[in-house]
Amino acid sequence: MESQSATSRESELLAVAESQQVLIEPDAFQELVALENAEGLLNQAASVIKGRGQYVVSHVLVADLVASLQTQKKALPVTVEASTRFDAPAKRMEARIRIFKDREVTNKSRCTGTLDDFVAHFNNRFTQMKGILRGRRTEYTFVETIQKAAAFTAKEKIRVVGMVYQKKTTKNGHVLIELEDDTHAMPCLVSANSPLFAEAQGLLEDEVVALDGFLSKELFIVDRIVWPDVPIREKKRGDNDVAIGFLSDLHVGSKYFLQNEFYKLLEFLNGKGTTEEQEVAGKIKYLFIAGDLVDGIGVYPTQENQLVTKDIYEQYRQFVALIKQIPEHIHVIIGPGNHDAVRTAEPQPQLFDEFAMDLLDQSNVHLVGNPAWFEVEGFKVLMYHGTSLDSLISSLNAKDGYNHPEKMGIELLKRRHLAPTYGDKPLVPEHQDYMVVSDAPDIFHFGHVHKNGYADYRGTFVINAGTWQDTTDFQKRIGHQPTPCRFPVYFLKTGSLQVLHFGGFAP
Ligand code: D5M
Ligand code: FE
Ligand code: ZN
Repeated sequence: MESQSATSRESELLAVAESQQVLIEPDAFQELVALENAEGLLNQAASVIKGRGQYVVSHVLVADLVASLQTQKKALPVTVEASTRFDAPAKRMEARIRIFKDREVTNKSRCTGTLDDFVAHFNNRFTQMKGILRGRRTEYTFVETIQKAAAFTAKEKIRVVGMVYQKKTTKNGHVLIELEDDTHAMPCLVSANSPLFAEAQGLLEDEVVALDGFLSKELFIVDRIVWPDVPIREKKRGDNDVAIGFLSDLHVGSKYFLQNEFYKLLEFLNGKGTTEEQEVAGKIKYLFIAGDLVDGIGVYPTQENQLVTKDIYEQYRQFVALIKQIPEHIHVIIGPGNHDAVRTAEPQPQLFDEFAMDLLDQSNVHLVGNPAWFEVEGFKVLMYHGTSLDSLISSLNAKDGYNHPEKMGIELLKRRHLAPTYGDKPLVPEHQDYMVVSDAPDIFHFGHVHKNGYADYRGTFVINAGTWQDTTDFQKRIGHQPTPCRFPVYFLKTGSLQVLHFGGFAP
């Protein structure tokens, strides 16, 4: 019996090696066969050696990976001591922070999910978006409601604003859009050979756009699609030579949380680095964390066996212990994500007191909701976990969306909405739609897809802060390539970015 199961395990491993196109040294193979999580480890080893341009999995590498997993599994809090030689200039500066609690849902959720709530929610979304679109210039005649559009003739070029109720492709390959507002609905057409065709395919259900065109009988023929977008602005520069560090997706409690690498980050923040590193660390005055603080419990089916810490309070206790080791002159702004113990549906309120524990007494720690708006050094920041990215990537059929999350961030800014299509991921129909990007942020920070990405877009610095969780088996299976342990630091005076690497296996 035993030899039979060993044989089937061997052939499974060989199949993995074949699909990864790697070879395994004989003693590495013996070692792998004896392991419980052999396939996961082999996948991990394959991504490491591919990153190095090699193709043989060695015994040494397998031993290293096993040792690293074992140290992660201990999940013991370690104390990082500050370097006595470290004199951070940021310590001598006053923090300049304003948090706009009125623009987030914390303590304000009134929604119970009734039909009235949905009506109020969509009316609010539409009113906010129409307000944004009304400001966009056009040579076409702006028509106040879709109902009023019917009075115009085919010779008159008009602009209408509406919500995309439905988007279909007709049997002749044209794109047919059902556009509606609170007065009426109207079928709008982009023909298959129109130069607008590709753009029209990017329209998402429930998003609000302006369409320029003319009426031909009952049909509105579209000349131009206008997204609300953020206005083009000069990229903002700060007065003080200080920097922001960005984090997201720590996943404390997961067996994949890269604890040792995170300790290295804490040591760096405490001035335990080279002179160059101390110079960077000394400028950091702010640290933003965009959610997935802990791995949580029962977030995905079978998540249980991916946890080292199966108690949610213990997960937060460990998270709090880590945050307490950030030097106190650094102000830390913390929002939740879909793995955190607040409601999973967005918008999410800030972390509950029972999970924030000692952080509540720390004047340098600020809890915010998801999404959240705040200002540091006069920079307007929008921080959002990024849960809607999965459905955005699939609706836009954006194949490189997971590798270039900054492009998806730009799509959200263009739509001025953080979750354009209602209901793909749970949303709460609050009477005020907090997911509207009601202002043009100087910094738009998000996470969730575990891949670092950066872009300057119309004066907004767009950033995905990656993760401190190693690639999970699930992510490997679906072909995600996370970039763990990269720590982006943004210098406000120069508008430049430096990304520090603290290890992690992925290439
Ligand atoms: O999500 C990290 C990324 O991985 C995000 O793009 C979703 C995807 N992901 C990870 N695990 C799963 C499961 N089990 N189902 C669906 N999608 C998944 P995070 O929020 O960190 O879990
Ligand atoms: Fe995450
Ligand atoms: Zn997430």
